[in-house]
Amino acid sequence: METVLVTGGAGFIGSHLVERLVAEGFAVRVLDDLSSGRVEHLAAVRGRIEFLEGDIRDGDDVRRAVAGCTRVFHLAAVVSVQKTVEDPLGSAAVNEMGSLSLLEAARAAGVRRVVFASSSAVYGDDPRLPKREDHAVRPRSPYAVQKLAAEHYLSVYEGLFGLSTASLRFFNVFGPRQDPSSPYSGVISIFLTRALADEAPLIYGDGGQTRDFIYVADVVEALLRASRSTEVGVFNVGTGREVDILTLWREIAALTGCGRSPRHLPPRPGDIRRSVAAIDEAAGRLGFVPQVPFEEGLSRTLAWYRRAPAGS
Ligand code: NAD
Ligand code: UD2
Repeated sequence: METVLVTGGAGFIGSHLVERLVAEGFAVRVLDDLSSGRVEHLAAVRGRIEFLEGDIRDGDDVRRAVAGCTRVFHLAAVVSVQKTVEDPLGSAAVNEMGSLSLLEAARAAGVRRVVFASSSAVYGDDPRLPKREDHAVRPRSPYAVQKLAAEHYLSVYEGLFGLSTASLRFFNVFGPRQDPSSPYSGVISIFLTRALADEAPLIYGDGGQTRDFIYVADVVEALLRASRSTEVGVFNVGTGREVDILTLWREIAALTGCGRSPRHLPPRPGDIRRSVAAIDEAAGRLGFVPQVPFEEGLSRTLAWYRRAPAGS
């Protein structure tokens, strides 16, 4: 049985990946410090995985975690853009140095392939659409700089040491287990929670801003395909479909029967107006084509929030 490591495996995306890997017959090890993840997210696979509570900043934890692994999925990160603005040094220690320490351990342990969870944040406010991997990057937050730095480290390790790597630039991921509790949580988790509580949504600006929302099961499929492939470099992971925030609320209102009208607040500083991925690189080189239509993803996510309100 092949052993694979998932850093950040107790998180929103990581826990879905772990479930899928277990179903595919891998021996799965998780390294997570539970700073934003929860062991309960792994309840369905408890007893069938190896869970290491540890920190990617800690060399010993990381070496223990990669020992004997053929592939690594690196998802552990400080994921809140706001937190990286408030604490650029502390977040860089995790997102940048933690990633480097993982690569060092992976190289030393003879890991075959590392797949990294990067972000569409690296594109920043470049107005060209759809966003393509060969567009110039314009990071506008410490978070985006840290993700970009980690991407570069992956490619340097490829060039210098022959460690096979891929960075996946996730667009806006949504699905069960996404934590809606902060104002900076994913908008879908916030809107679904408010609709179920019969509360009006808060919309920053006119609601005409757009995002490319991708369902978590599709992101897991992209991660798996990237780990099996030998293609190197960066790949967008999105759907290629642009949805504006007002339309998103209308869909959620129709699904939940919530009759509240949105309350508009001033736009968020730094908010990007439009975002949508070009997805032909991932399709052509990884064979990844998203399968879950947006409406279907919303219904599945709503069903989960109905059962487990407030992200529990
Ligand atoms: P999440 O917060 O649920 O998962 C992150 C996990 O990393 C958590 O379980 C947390 O406890 C763990 N972690 C954090 N710091 C750690 C450390 N020092 N050592 C060990 N574990 C640590 O977030 P998520 O949405 O599942 O994000 C997963 C990855 O995908 C992240 O790298 C994130 O930047 C990236 N990403 C997510 C989105 C999205 O829309 N959710 C978009 C782009 C990129
Ligand atoms: C996403 C990522 C962020 C970073 C960024 C890079 C998430 C949760 N965040 O931020 O980590 O990668 O992309 O660009 O994936 N909105 C409302 N009302 C609300 C909440 C949000 O109107 O209650 C708006 C918000 O102003 C924005 C849009 O909805 O225009 C999406 O917001 P988001 O926080 O879900 O995601 P985003 O793209 O700002």
